[in-house]
Order: sequence, then C-alpha cells, then structure tokens
Amino acid sequence: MHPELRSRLLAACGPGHLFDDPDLRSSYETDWTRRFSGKAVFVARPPDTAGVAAVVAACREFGVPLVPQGGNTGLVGGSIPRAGEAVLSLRRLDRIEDFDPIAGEVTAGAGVTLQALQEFVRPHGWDVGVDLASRASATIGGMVATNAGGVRVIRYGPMRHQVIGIEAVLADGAVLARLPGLLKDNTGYDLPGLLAGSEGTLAVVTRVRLRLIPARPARAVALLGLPSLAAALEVLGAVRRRAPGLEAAEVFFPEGLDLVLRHARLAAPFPRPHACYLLVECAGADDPAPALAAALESSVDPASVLFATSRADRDRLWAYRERHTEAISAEGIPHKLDVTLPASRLAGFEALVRARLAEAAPGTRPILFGHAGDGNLHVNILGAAPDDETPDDAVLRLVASLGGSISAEHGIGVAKKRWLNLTRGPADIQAMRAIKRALDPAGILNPGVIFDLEGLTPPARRREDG
Ligand code: 2HG
Ligand code: ZN
Repeated sequence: MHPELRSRLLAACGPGHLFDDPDLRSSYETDWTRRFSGKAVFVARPPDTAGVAAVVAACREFGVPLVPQGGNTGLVGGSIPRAGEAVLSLRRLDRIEDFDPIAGEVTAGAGVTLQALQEFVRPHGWDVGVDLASRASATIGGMVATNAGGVRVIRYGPMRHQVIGIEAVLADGAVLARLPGLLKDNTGYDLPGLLAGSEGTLAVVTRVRLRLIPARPARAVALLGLPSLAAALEVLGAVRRRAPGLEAAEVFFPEGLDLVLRHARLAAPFPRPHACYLLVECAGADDPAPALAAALESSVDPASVLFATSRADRDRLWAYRERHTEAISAEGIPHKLDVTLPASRLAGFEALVRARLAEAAPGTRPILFGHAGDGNLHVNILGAAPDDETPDDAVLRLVASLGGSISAEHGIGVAKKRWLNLTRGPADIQAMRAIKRALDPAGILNPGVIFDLEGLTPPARRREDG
C-alpha cells in the first residue's frame, strides 16, 4: 500500500482498524453462501461518518475501489471483494440516536444490527417494520443498501418503506445529509429512495432515520400441513379475508423440513409428512388467536394445524421455517435464486421449476421455501458446482417467462447480473447506468455489482513512489 494512503487510512480508522493480514481479513472475504469469495487488498473499519468520508476520498484518490460491508449476511456476492477491492466495513457505526418515542422514529448507524435496534425500541412500545432470520448479524446500513425484505413485507413493506432519512458518503467523499426525516418533503429527487436498494454502488450509507411501527405483543402463529402449494394459497386467501393483522405467511416443503429436522435436531411438527407447510402469524392490540382459529376452521383438518401464542411456542414453530438457510448451508454450498412470481402463477411455478431443473441440471436438489404472502420463493439448489450457472439460467428464464422478478429481496449482486436484461428493458438499464456514471464516475463503489460498466474503471493507482 502506498505510504501516504496507509497514513490517511490509519488516521481515518484509528489503530487496529486497518488490516491486510490474511487471517484478520478472511471473515470479510467470503459471503454467507460460501459460493462467493475474493481477496481484499485491505479492510478498513472507520468509526464514524467522517472516517468513512476520509476513507472514500483517499481510496478514490489512490484508485482503490471499495466494497461496503455491513454484517456480511448478503447472499448474492455483493458485499465481498472480487478483484482487488478493499473492504470498507461499517460495523463500527453502531450508535442508536435521537429516538423519538412520540413520533416513533429513530436514527441508527449503518453498523447497528437489526436485533440491537429491535431490543432498543421494543421496551418503548415500538418495533422495526422489517424482520428477518439473520437479525443478529444483519446491519441496518446493509438492509437499507439492499432494500431487505424479510417476513413482514405483506404488512409493512420492505426496508425502503421504513426509511425517512439517510446520511451517506458519496463517491467523492462528500456527505449527503438527509437525516431529519420529514414525512412530507418534496424538495427535489428522492435520493434516499434511490440509495435504498442500490447495493453499495452509488454511495455508502452511514446513518438512517427509520419510521417505527407500534409493537404488537399479542400474537398468534399457526403452522399447517397441506396437500399442495395451491391448497396453502387458498387457505392463505381465507386468512387474508377473515383474520385481522396478518403479518407473515411463509411456506416450505418436506425436503426443506427434513433438512431442518436433521441439522437443527428438532422433532417433526406432525406425525405424518405433508406436501406443503404454511406458517401464518397475526398480530394486534387484542389477542388475534380466536379470529385466526375461526378463519382456519372451515378450511383445514384440525389434525394438521398447530397453534402457538406464547413467545416460546411461536419461536418453536418459526424455527421450522427460519432454520432453512442454515440447514441448507450445513448440507452444501447452495445456489440461491430469490424470485417473485405473480400471485396467479405461484402455485404452478412449483411443479414447473422442479421439472425444469430435473431437465436442465439433473442430479441437483431443489429446496423451495419463502414468503408466500408476497409471491417470493427462495429456490435453493444443492448439488451444482459453485461456478456452474446452468441451474440458475434455467430457473431465472422460467421466472421471467412467467412475468416474475429474478430478484425479490436479495438484490442482483454479482450472482444475477448476467440475467438483469431478462426483466429490465434496454431503456431501464440505460437509465440505471447513467445514474451510476453520474454518481460514481471513477467506478470506486462496489464495481461489478448489478452490472459491469465498460469504460468506467477505477483510475490508475498512484505509483508506489508517489
Ligand atoms: C429467508 O427468507 C432469507 O430466510 C434467506 O431471505 C433465504 O436462504 C435463503 O435462500
Ligand atoms: Zn427471504
């Protein structure tokens, strides 16, 4: 590293927070799937926004591209280095500030984990609108940068909908400050909305002002065993119409449940297996259990439904769904295809995708699960070599042909950029490229994520001798 760059980075990060030792770097170099990894030239961990701005400015000057990283729970290779980038870790920006218990708003540093924020606001009667299984590690900055979804999108929308203000460092080191979070503020372009979901390619999110939702401690969960996904969607329709406060509607199948039972050492939920499982959760100010039970009464066999209301019992039912990712990972390195289908095509998609995979990539094992309420299925595939894109191609083309999206909530990263044009037209891609060029002309921020930009390469490194 150029000595001047090193001294500027050291000044920005402080001792012990700039390292290029391979042992210290390694946890920043592989993503959660283990399918994507790359060497970082160094890892910089600044403590605050000024430090992030100084790192970005110095790296731009010395031509070192940066990969912003939060909790490194991404699943599309978008938060780990690929070809000579440095990792800019935001984890030290972990302050929770300016909590407003009356308006239900809070400001979180990019490195605050979702769980830490939940634990901070819940005792005050508030909650965070987005919740997901990786809550202990996923950070608010990363969740905004990827517009994370999770299990409550049907009720509260994805992360972008929670954001009312953003502070971010632009590619030249300038700080974009839109933190006050006025609910009504039509003053020019909605830059916070643009940065949410930009996957670290346009700016580095440093702080976020979030709107909170009222905590709803009265909750009821039902887990149902059903003969098909079509039957599960029918039951879900009845719950939507009749039960108040539906917050989550998740599905999984026997092949995934078997992995969870084995790896998490859990007892099977029902004495006999079912072709599809539906988990629904309702929440409200009053106990939602009676209304949920009534909504299910006429459409399900009582022997195939389990109810839970206490925290411990609900967690026990949720474990069958939430532990899918880790159980699959314990089995091998999966290909993860996170797709949305139009509601009317979701049930048919299950059989189609299994058949398409059997034909295009025989011997691979599909494991399907996901957020039935918003048409989002996670097609995990085991048994394919990490660099064999045959199964990915087969699934994503099928999804596009059915009018779906090739990325529901995980982003494009590097994993899906090859297929961006399946569901985004030329004018759309052209506009996105123009935005990238305008905001990051030197290509310093997460290059190679979402798309490759010809002619937009980081500036030549300053020579070692300066
Ligand atoms: C979930 O819904 C996450 O649990 C992870 O989005 C999905 O592992 C996956 O494919
Ligand atoms: Zn998900």
